[in-house]
This record gives sequence, structure tokens and C-alpha cells, in this order.
Amino acid sequence: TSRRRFFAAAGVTAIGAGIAATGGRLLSAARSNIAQAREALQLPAPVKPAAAVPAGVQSPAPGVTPWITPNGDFYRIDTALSVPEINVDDWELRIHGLVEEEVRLTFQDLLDADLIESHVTLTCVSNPVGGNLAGNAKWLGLPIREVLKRARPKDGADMVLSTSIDGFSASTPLEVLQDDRDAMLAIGMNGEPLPLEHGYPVRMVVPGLYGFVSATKWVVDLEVTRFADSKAYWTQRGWSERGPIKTMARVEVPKSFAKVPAGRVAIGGTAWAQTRGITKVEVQIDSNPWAEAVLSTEASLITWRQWSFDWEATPGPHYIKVRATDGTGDVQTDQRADPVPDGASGWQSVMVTVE
Ligand SMILES: Nc1nc2c(c(=O)[nH]1)N[C@H]1C(S)=C(S)[C@@H](COP(=O)(O)O)O[C@H]1N2
Ligand SMILES: [Mo]
Repeated sequence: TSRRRFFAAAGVTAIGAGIAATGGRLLSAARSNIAQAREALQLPAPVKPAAAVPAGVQSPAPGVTPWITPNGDFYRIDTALSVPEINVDDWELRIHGLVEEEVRLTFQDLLDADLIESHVTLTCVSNPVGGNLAGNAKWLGLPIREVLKRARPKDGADMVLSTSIDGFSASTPLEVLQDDRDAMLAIGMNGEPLPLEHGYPVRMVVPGLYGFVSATKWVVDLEVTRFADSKAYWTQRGWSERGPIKTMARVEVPKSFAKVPAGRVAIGGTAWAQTRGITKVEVQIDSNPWAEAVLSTEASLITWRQWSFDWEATPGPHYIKVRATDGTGDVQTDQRADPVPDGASGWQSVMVTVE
């Protein structure tokens, strides 16, 4: 793709290039022992269940993405040539570095801990404007805050470098793992143990940050350190060291280059600005004034929000543009940026032909 050439020209590796796959992958016919162990695993009930999903989160426009992404449809981005297969009896997480006390956690420790459940929308920094590298799931896990409380970070620490069993690493601001956004060591996804390709048995889930600086799958090591002292996997390859998620609105129906009959057309899609929330979505047809879309119900500030817009479509080619406003009142920027180094921006424009 031209984007991959762009990355090559810029001397930056595209995250997931050549390896990225969206959607589920079928395991080979002979299921591995690890896959069988995963299927046999009974997840404990959360001490704090997820808030009930309110009615009306789903956009009424037919064809819009389901509000909860089924595990098999959840986008997948990682550097793993083959999916790591970890035996839960061998899994251990080491928390060390600038801490008063080194902590080691076994999988049984996690099963025995006070787990919480929450809906969080994950997003990939390499998602282009209008792209589908985002997904929303209900995660079960232990707040990382609790583990850090035990380890007691020393003064001067400002980052946690999380590392996977296969050598990927992510740099996450320490304060983000300690605040009340419930960053977690997740073991469950939509009521099941994590699928192997989404990090079984344990991954990180951090609301508000792109996955490359937060969502370490197959995590085995947390080093409390400083941004000045350590660089994560993608930062070493030209990407940013921090990755707050940018406000983004996406048109999902009608699809780009669709042909639609004249008359009433339901436009709809999804917008996100995790931790800030979405307070407005606007649609612009051709060069008409921006008009407010109908927002679907908001579930939380850390999940995406859907929208719809009824359009009286007249024959001919038309452009549909969309932009969102976040909870701080900031309108999504129209400044076009490529995904590298810290996420794409700009307004999506979809061309449709009305017949
Ligand atoms: N071990 C490991 N964890 C990883 C990655 C990786 O390459 N290896 N990629 C990260 C990136 S870039 C993203 S966007 C998310 C994607 O998580 P998912 O594949 O479950 O959607 O995982 C993150 N965690
Ligand atoms: Mo990503």
C-alpha cells in the first residue's frame, strides 16, 4: 500500500504491517493443549461487575458496527509471528524496578483477587481516518493500581514498561495506571478467558491510550521506570513514547463509494474519545452547513459512542463528512495527520452516488 511505502520512506515501520489481521483466526484442526486449557478455565465472578449497558447505545442506522465487538470480530494487531502459547501454571508477572518492594503474581493470585469488570474501547494508533482498528469489549481483570500499591513506586518514577513473553513492550505513564480509570490486568473478554490471539492468559487494558503504549498482550513483566531511561518497542522504531487517543468520528453506513437510492438514507457510525467522551457528532453533506447527528446513548467516557443521521438524498454524487466534539468541548481537528508518530487525525469524507 502507499501508506506502507510512506512508512518505509520515512524510515518508520508500520505497526502491524505484514502481520496485522483483523477478525478472528481459526486455530488449526488439532487444538493445542493451551487452547484446551483455556476452554476449561472457569473465570471468577467480578467483585465489582460492569455497569449495565444502558438501552439505546446501538445506532438505529442499519449496518452500523455492533456496540459490543464479538471476540471473533475484534481487530488484531501484534508483532507475533505465531501466537504465544502460555501455560497458566507457568505464568508469572514480575513487578520490579523503581519500587520499594518487588512483587510477583501468579495466575492463581489473579483468580483469587478482587476482580472488576468494565467496558473499554481499544484503539490502534495505526488506524487511518475512517478505519476499523478499534473494538469495544467487556474486560474482567485486576486494577493495576492495586498491584502498584503493593510494589510502592519510588519518587521520580513516571512510567511503567510492560513487556510480553515475546519481547514487545509498551511505555505507559505511571499516573495513568494509578488513577481511577481502572487500567487492568485483564483475564476475561466478553465473559470468556482472553482468546489466545488477544493475550491469553493476561493482558493490559488501559482506557484512553492507544494499544501500542498500553495494551500489552501475553504480559509477563512490569518495570517501574522513567520515560528518560527506557524506550518501548515502537518508540525505538520512530513512534511516539506516549499515545493518548485522538477524537475520531467514523461513517459506517453508507459505505464509501456506495450507490444508494434517492429518498431517505440512514447515515450512521461510531465516534470515540476515550476518557473525554463524545458530546456531539456533526454531519456535512457536500458544502451544506454542518448539521447535528442524533447521538445514541452514552455508556461511559471510556467507550465509543454511536450516532445516526437521516438524510433526504437527491440524485447525483455526494460527499458525507463527519466530525465529533469531545467532552472537553474540543471539536475534532480537520488537520490531516498520518498515523505515525501518534495517531491519524482529520475528518473522514465518504463519497456516495445517489441514483
Ligand atoms: N505482546 C504484544 N502486545 C500488544 C501488541 C504486540 O505487538 N504484542 N500490539 C499492541 C497494539 S499496537 C494494539 S493496538 C493492541 C491490539 O490489541 P488486540 O490485538 O487485542 O486488538 O495490542 C497491543 N498489545
Ligand atoms: Mo496498535
